[in-house]
Amino acid sequence: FANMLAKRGALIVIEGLDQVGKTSQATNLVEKLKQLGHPAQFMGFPERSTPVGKMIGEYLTRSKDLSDEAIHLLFTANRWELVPVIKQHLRDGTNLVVDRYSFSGMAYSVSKKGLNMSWCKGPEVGLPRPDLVLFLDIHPSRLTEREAFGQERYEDLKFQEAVRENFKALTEDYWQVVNADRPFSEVGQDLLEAAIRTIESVPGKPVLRLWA
Ligand code: NYM
Repeated sequence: FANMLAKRGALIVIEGLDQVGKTSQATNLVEKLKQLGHPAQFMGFPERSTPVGKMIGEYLTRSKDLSDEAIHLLFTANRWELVPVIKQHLRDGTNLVVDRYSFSGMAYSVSKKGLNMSWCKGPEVGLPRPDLVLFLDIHPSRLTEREAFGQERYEDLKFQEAVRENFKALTEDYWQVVNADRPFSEVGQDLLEAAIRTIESVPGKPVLRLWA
């Protein structure tokens, strides 16, 4: 991405446990950014509409079984198939707000125990590195109270506790941990401020490669 130095969009990722409010916050953030004159676009992983995404969807809703390795690689492939779209948006100066990315890919797979960190990381290496990761943090016991929790694979308390620890082990300098156990608008305001700071800082900076 060496030629992407001029005015470009920022790659902003929102991460966190199931039902913490990532999708609502991401959608809200896109709207707020647009109102302030920053071109913005929502994107989410898994993107279930592609052929790979359909297989992921069937796995998550338990209509299909797959080995832990196979589903891990499908989640990764689902990101790689959208890299051209990501790069085009950033080049066009559109800021992307992405609901989950490789950090979910790592945190969930590694929580299964059978898979280790370095094996899981391999296929993620080289994806566009986010300029900012907003980690919506909450204690998992606060999630089980929420209505939709428990319907798909991975949505149980013990597993979410492991996922939270594995997310934290991935923290890097471009991460910001946001306390998500607060009213929606307060969390949203923190996300907006962090996003704008990042958007203003990216022009002239290349898009880096993740874990490369
Ligand atoms: N998930 C999501 C993974 O295990 N690996 C990944 O790479 C991604 C992007 O999919 N429980 C898991 C986390 C969620 C599930 O995500 C579906 P969502 O955001 O609920 O559609």
